Amino acid sequence: MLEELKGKGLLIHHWDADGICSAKLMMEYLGDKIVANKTPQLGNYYLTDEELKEYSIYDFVIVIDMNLPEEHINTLAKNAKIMIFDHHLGKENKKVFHHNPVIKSEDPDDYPSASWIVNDYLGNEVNLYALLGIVGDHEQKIKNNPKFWQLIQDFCKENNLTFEDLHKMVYLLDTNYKTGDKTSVEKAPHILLADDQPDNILNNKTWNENYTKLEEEMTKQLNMPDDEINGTLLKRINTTYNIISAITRKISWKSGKNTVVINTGFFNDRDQIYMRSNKNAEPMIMRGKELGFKCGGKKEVLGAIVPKEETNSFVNEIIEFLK
Ligand SMILES: [Mn+2]
Repeated sequence: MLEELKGKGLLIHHWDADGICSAKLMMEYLGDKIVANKTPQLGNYYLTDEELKEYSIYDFVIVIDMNLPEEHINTLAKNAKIMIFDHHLGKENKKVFHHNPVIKSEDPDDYPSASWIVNDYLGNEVNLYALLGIVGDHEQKIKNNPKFWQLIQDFCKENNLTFEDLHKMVYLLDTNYKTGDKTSVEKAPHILLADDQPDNILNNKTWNENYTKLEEEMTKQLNMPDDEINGTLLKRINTTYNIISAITRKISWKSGKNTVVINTGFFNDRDQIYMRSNKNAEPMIMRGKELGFKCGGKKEVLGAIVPKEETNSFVNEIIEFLK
C-alpha cells in the first residue's frame, strides 16, 4: 500500500510522544514523499475548516494516532488517498485504508500504541521509537502487560538504558504539547530523524527547560484539593497548560479510583473534560458524541471539549455513569 503512494503527502499526527514517534517512523520510511507533517490545533481531536481547506492540496494524507471525525476524513478523501494508522476506539471507516486492529475487535493489550502498529506495519525490528510510543501511552502501567514489559526490559538491557530513561524521554517529548507549542510538536519528528541517539532526546535543552516549568505547574495543580462524589474523584483546574491528561493519570493511578478532571483555562469558550475509569468508557464516549461534543478516547479514557454552559450537566452524567 505505502509503496503505491504517489505525489506529495501530508502526515497528520497526534501531538503526544506516541504521535511524534509514529510520525518519525513513517517519515523515515516514506522519505521526501512526505512534504509536510502537522498536528491539529492542540487539544482538538478534529480539524478546523481552515485546516481542512489547507490540507486539500495533497495527493495523499496519512493520519496517525488520531481518530479524526469520519466526516473530516471523508472531506480529505475527496482530493487525496487516505491512510489511517491508529489504536483509539471508534468506528471503522471502510471508505479509506483504516489500519486499527483495536476497532477490528483485536485485544488492545496486543496493540498498545500507534508507534507499535506503524512499526509492525513497516516491517521494522523493535526499536526505540516503537517502544517510546508504548511507554508514552501507558507509562508505569505497561509493567502489567507481560509481553510488552518483557520486550521493553530486553531492549533496555541491550541498549544500556533503564525504563526510567524511556519514561524521561517520553516526558520530554510531551513537553512540546503541554506547553502549548504546536510548531515544536511538528518539529520534533525532524529532531528525532536527524539523530537516532537516546541522548539527542535526553539532552535537548528546550525540552528540559519545558520539563522544569511543567513540573512546577503539575505540583501546584495536584496540591489543590479534590472532591469525591460517589467514589469518583473530581478535580477542577484552571491552567493554560495542556496537562489535563497528565493530571488525570496521576490522580487516578495513585488513588485507583475513577477520576474526572475539568480544565477551565485552556480554551476561552469551552472546557476540557477528562475521565479515567475502572470500566469501559465507550458508552460515555458515544454519549458525548451524541450530545454533539468533540469527544473521544480509549478503553478506560474519555476526553471531551464541552461548551462551558454544558460542563456541569455532562460531568454529572459521567459521575452517574461511573457510580
Ligand atoms: Mn497513542
